[in-house]
Amino acid sequence: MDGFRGSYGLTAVSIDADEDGWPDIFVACDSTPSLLLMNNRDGTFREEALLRGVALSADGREMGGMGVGVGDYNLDGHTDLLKTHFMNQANGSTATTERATSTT
Ligand SMILES: [Ca+2]
Ligand SMILES: [Ca+2]
Repeated sequence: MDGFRGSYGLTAVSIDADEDGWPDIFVACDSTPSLLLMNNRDGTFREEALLRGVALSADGREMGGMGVGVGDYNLDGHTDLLKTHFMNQANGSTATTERATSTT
């Protein structure tokens, strides 16, 4: 994946971000935008983290992404991400599938 040189990925998780039944990949990155690799259903992926609102903080800054948890933390039936950050940065939870499906 040559297109991601310069990204500092620390944690990768599988998540069906657009709820199409095909696994996608979220990568928490340190000091660079996080990545969301959407499954093209043909063995390839396309990067859409910025488009789907999960690349940067709410105020548009790169964060020190460290770890990621996946689950339905608010029990609404949609999978969420919880991304932890480097010290002095707030941890972020994102209703990822809700954001991802709203852009399709
Ligand atoms: Ca998917
Ligand atoms: Ca949820």
